[in-house]
Amino acid sequence: MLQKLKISKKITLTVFIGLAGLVAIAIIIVAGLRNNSGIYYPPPPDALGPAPVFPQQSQPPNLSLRKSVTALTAAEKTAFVAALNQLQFTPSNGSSLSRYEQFVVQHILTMGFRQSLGATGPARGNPAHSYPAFLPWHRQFLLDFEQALQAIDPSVTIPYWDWTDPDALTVMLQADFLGEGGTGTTVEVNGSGRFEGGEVTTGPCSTWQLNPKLHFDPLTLDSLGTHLLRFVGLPPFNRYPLPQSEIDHLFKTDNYEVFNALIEGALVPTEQNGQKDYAPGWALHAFVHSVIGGSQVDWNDWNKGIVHQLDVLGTMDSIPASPYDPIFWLHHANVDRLWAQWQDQGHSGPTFYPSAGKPFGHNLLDPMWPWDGGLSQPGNYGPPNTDLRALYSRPAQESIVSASDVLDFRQLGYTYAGLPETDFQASDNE
Ligand SMILES: [Cu+2]
Repeated sequence: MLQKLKISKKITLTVFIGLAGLVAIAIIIVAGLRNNSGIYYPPPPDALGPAPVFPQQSQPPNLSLRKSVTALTAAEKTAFVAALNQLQFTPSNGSSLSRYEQFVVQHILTMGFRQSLGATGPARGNPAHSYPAFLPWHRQFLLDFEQALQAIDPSVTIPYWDWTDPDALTVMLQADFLGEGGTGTTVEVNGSGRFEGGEVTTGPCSTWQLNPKLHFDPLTLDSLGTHLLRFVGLPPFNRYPLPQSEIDHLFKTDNYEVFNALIEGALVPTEQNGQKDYAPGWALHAFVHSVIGGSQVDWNDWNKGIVHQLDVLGTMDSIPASPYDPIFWLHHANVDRLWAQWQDQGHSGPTFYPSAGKPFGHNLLDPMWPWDGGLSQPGNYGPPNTDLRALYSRPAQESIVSASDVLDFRQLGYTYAGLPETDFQASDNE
């Protein structure tokens, strides 16, 4: 069994090394062209932003409070899991997918905004990733998901996973909460030994039959099967908790686009000849996806500081399909919390968001798909011989949402434990 696994790994590895070469060439071409091709690239990591301002505010009453996962009571954990299960076991109107899966397919289809795939309308670039709207898009996505949970149980809010909290990982990965790490598959990690991962056999998702068309590897478009997969802490994604210094670094910028790019973590800051720039990387949000999902990378390149992903292992490592793992919501609540905290530190309001000049969907007042009243449509992205667009049912109540609508999270009805309730001022988190 192990031998078989190894041989097939070898074959896939060879194929992937070829693919990785192509990806590397593509990255070099993109990097070379980026200045005159119109492709979005954030301003350099040391770009200045407007000076912080600290308007005096007080928060509206009766906000939902999103708490740290380590602060949840047993009853709160049970209620969260029960609401997740109910979303997964309720069919969605007019589709063969569950209500939970509508969120998964919506996330997958953000990858379909390429004209080569047949996308139509003004939206340019991925409406949710790699561009300035990464943060507001996921804020609205989480809000919709939380409201769906609250329609089932009004007491439920999405907990957040503070990546610097040493206990958070253990608390989430409990059999009676979000399920343990995966089992049943052994993976050779070059130079670091063998590690186990695979199907999650405890927790709510162990009873979920995932739709194999929504659960796929974005590198090959092959299905990842019908079970939630986790490969927790496989090197090089075995650094946990993240050091506070990495978080503190984020808060040094006053520039929204730099903050957005750094927290998404697909680019990491570099410096060449005293010039600050970026390189393709794997930090913060992107890194933490792989702490749960595991990922096979090219180690020679990794040691040189270059990221080449050779194989997607678990559900959280497939960025399109990752909302299938409930940890996704806790992970993204933390992304949103850190943005909220940065906003509270003098970066609130429309001054701290690009007003114009970005690809459509990424300027302050541009509606963000799918909250655009049908203005733009994704192309056909997903596994071969499948059109996921046919499975996606747009919400009956069409709301138009742009980044400007979600900048003030308190006006959306929620806040995070630990954020101030009134009298915001320059904090000591400098
Ligand atoms: Cu996402």
